[in-house]
Formats: sequence, structure tokens, C-alpha cells
Amino acid sequence: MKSIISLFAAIAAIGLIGVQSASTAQQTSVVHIASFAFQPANLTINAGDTVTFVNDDQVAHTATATDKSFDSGNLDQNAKFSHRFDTAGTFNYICSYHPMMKGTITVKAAQ
Ligand SMILES: [Cu+2]
Repeated sequence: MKSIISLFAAIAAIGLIGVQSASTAQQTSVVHIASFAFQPANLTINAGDTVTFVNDDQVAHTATATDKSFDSGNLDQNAKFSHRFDTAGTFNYICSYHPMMKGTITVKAAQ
């Protein structure tokens, strides 16, 4: 019985590794907007990756690049906005309603 359980555990572990290696090409990261802050405020991704911003607050927010390269527009509670970053660089963004809310996405060039 014990060996059957460990066999299942091994199969489950192999399954997890398979899922991870399959998703290394392009990834999606999530930035939560909670308590008037972007979490994480500093995020590093690879070119081609997507970032999804999710507003967890009851108050509306935006995720707006200071260079205007992306802008979520109004995000009510639980609203989401996704942006794919194809260009390497450092992208600072704010909430246009609360400009003291700041975040940075660092995009590394594709290998
Ligand atoms: Cu805000």
C-alpha cells in the first residue's frame, strides 16, 4: 500500500515538472493592486511576457505607464488588465487617480 502511495506521489511530481517546463517560453505575472499599492511594486519579466493587473481594492485604480506605453483605464474592484511587454526596458507606472501609487516593470531582452 505504501509503495502505491509513493508511486502516485512520483507521478504527481513528474506531472508538476512537465507543466513548469512547458510554460517557460512566455509567462504571465500578476500584479495585485491592494491597499493602495501595487504588489509587487517591482517586477522583472522577460520580453514577450504578459503582466495582468488585478484590482483587489474596493476603490477604483489604474495602472498607467508614465511614458503612456500602456494604460489600463479605470479598474473597478476585481477588474483585470493585461499587457504584453515585447520591448526590453524599464517601465514606470502609476495609478492615475492616486499618483503616489508607483510601480516598475523591468523587461529583460529575450535570450
Ligand atoms: Cu489608485
